Amino acid sequence: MHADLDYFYAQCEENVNPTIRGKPVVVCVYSERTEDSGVVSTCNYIARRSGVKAGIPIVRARKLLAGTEAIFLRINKELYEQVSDRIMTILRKYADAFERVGIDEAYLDVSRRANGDFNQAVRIAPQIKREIVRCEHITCSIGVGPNKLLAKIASDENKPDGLTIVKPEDVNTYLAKLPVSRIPGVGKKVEERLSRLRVSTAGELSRLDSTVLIRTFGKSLGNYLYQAARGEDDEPVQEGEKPNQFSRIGTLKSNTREIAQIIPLLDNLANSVAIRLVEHNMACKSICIIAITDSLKIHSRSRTLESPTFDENNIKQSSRELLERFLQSMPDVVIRRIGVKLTGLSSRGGQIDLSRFLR
Ligand code: TTP
Ligand code: CA
Repeated sequence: MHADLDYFYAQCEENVNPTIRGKPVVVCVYSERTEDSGVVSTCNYIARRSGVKAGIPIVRARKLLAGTEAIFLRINKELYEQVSDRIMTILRKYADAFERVGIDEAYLDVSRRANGDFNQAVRIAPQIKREIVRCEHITCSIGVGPNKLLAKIASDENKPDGLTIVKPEDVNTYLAKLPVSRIPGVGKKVEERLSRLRVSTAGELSRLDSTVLIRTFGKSLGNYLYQAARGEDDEPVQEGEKPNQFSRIGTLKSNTREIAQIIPLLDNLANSVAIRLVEHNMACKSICIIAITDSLKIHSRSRTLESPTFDENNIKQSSRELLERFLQSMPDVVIRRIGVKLTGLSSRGGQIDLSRFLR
């Protein structure tokens, strides 16, 4: 399966402020040079109907949405990362093997738990969609297929809130009419060159000789297109490279040096990095806090532990102590943002995950 969260950043914003639902919502990356300079990060589907899309200048989006009640918001990556982390934890539960791809996409191998039966696999997808809506009020689109490539192509088929299934026996019919632009990695340029070869669908692409494809696109892209046209892909679903740190940073409601006002956020961040540690079945040797002051200076303080830990409370407690000592050593500093970083990561191997077991 491939799961892709719908208009993700904008959907998070709709949840934070439900009164903007039903209006065009545009999430912007302001460059801060002039008031409206910058680009659109993403937008909801209502804004898309007016031609707004990721990457266009904010000024252009304003023109396209003139006369509407459009809402323009500044990107808030911290919020989206938190929502994403929680959704990934839900998704992971449904998979034998899980692979997160960026902030709003993941692959799930469900072959084993579906007993290798495609019909059983297909029943899992609606359960996942329901749980994500129930817990996080976020819709997603899921594609189910015999491999990662087909699942990804399928998840894009009926957005938003889509569920598309491509059974092994239907692959050829499905690909016959599929526009080449729907193949991941086929952008405007490749599409144009293919159209010069009179190819506009995957079906037509599959009739091209591999030598022609390699001559036109080079070995790597040529071979990929040859296989993609046939729906072939044998990449396993797998966790990415083992990370070498987990960090999370947050902005305080107002700048302060009052420890009581900082601790709730700090605890939250410590919890969030500890969860990631447990999810990756890892432990950390060092805990670090990062403090960004009201004048945007960055400070950090760290502590190396006697033995690696994956204990939430230990991580929380150490972060608090580091903060306390930092504030004592810096009597004039006022904090704007605070972060927790875990380093010195190691795998816990076959060790029993006691904290989880007990929960
Ligand atoms: P996408 O999955 O491409 O887009 P989306 O989730 O907004 O919309 P949908 O999947 O329903 O088509 O990207 C995921 C997030 O990544 C998106 O919410 C915002 C961000 N993003 C950018 O910041 N810039 C970009 O150019 C793109 C494409 C995405
Ligand atoms: Ca998405």
